Amino acid sequence: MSTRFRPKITVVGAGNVGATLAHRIADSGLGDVILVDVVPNMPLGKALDLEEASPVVGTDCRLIGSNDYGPIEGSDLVVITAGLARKPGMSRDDLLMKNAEIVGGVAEHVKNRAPNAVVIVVSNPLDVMTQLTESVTGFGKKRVLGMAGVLDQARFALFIARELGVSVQDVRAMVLGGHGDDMVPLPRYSTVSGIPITDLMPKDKIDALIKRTREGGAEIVALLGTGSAFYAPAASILAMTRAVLRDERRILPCCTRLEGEYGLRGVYVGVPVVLGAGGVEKIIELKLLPEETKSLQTSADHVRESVKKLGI
Ligand code: TXD
Repeated sequence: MSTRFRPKITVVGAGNVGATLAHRIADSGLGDVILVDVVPNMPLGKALDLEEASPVVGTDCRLIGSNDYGPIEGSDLVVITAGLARKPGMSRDDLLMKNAEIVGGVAEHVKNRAPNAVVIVVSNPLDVMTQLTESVTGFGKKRVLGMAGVLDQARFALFIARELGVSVQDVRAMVLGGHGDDMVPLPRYSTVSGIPITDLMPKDKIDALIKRTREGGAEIVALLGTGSAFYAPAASILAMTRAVLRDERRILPCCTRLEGEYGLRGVYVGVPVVLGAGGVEKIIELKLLPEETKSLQTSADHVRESVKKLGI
């Protein structure tokens, strides 16, 4: 971490997720933001517009937009949102080849310019892009992680809260696995003020909420008609960013490389971790039922297949 007063946060990709994240970071006063995108001048315009809000909002955070990587030098944290987003009818895997080219190129710049940064990958297909970023940067598994589980469990938590008519503040949901339709929501570990939802709802209700959570991304894609979700994703990245920059050591589901945990090795999938200043400080291993383990393995197999297609 630098000795600057405010942390330096780079957000690559100034599209829906990147710009919304920059907005949230600026409003929360968490740090200075470097917003990078390939579209000529666009990130400069968005950064300036956001910075012009700062006298009204009352934060002194700096926002710098750029089409090149010079200004990211020495960043404490880098978030990669560059790439294509899904259109209706597309799966996250349809984005594989194109986004691998984009994210691989971005990771190369991050390696050269921000060698001490913790990197949070957001671009889809998420688990594969995270593995690619680790392989290109060589930063190691602690410092390269992906955002998906925080969003997936936020969706699950919202649906649980609405179904039970209780505050979202009291709901803690748990979702493991890859960020795909085979993600693994875990009702036994999803609680309302400490009470497992399995004690509060019948199985068919829980199954319906799990289905909606799995299809949560597609639900938004279909409604928006163009592009995919960005408000809840940006909020989720902000929570992870804060956990790292403030060394909160929060337990959050993150996409990380497993090395024997959950019976899996050498594959990136979402599991609960302790997230602090060093990135992934520790992996939390939950006791799973055989069918839950099987679902996690299926999810990991899917990630492995895509990784194989990329040859990394
Ligand atoms: O849970 C999750 N992980 C996700 C992932 C939740 C939401 C979105 N998710 C994925 O993030 C989505 O499937 C996409 O792959 C990324 C970014 O989604 P976003 O909605 O922000 O897409 P946009 O609005 O199209 O923005 C992408 C920007 C756009 O401005 C491009 O010009 C830019 O990325 N882009 C680049 N920036 C820098 N460098 C390169 N090479 C580049 N190529 C495109």
